[in-house]
Amino acid sequence: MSTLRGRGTVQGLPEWDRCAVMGVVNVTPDSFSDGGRWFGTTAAIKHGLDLVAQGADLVDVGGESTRPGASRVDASEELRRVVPVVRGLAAEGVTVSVDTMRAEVAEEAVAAGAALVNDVSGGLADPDMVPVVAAAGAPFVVMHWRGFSESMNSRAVYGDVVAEVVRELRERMDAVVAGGVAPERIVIDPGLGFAKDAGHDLALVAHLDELRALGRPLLVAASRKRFLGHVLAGDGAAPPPARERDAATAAISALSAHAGAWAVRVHEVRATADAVRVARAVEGAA
Ligand code: PMM
Repeated sequence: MSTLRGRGTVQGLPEWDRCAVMGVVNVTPDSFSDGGRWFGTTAAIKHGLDLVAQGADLVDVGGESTRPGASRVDASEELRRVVPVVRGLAAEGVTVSVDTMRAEVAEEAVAAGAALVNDVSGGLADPDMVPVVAAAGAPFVVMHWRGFSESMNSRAVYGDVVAEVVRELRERMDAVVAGGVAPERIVIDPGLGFAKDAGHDLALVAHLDELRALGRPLLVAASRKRFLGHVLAGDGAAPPPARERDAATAAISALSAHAGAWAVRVHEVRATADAVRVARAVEGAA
């Protein structure tokens, strides 16, 4: 089953023999599925450690909600939320990723021990991001992005979503490499839910092979997103709330692992940790 092989490695990060599990710690009052739950340094560090105990391979720490329509926090507040949590988790030996669109936050987080910079704008939101990541020699997630949360729903217009996301990601990768980031350190991400409707998200999940063809490890972040609510709602019914979408998320994790994703980013780790291990076992039996 060749699709399961060759998920790629990222220079500067550990290697796993299966799709890795990235657990999410949102240190925010307003993220769409877990806002306010870990909004304090001690609670956030404890939650990150719990996720590792449940099977997370790395923990993604963010201090700014990117839900559609959200307004931005200022840099000082984002730093105050994120940096102590990164430092606390890194000190415990956790592989930490920092979820930020700000170069200043990325720089301080890396200094505090973050091993990976996860920028949902792929370096577009802050012109200093790519130079900072290049100078730090940090691995970098390049996500497909068309604009800030206030406006992204109006940008969800595609002729062929898979072809356009692939093309735009390739352009971003080229720009990031031209800016000095080593190609071996780049991870790509289709940006599910970012300037995409449910049909776009499903098409991208159905064609992860075309994203893999870009030649870099692939991160899939479907956890609890609107398209899963849409799938589960069926005709005319209201979608279940975000926190009731974890089984659906685990299904996407299994599908992503099977399609060769390098990692999946999830809020509820346990079910996804099982899903990627099952995918690994199936691969071993192929
Ligand atoms: N989605 C969210 C936040 N960070 N990072 C990456 N790389 N990819 C994503 O799709 C992504 C992300 C929004 O979801 P959240 O509010 O659950 O964190």
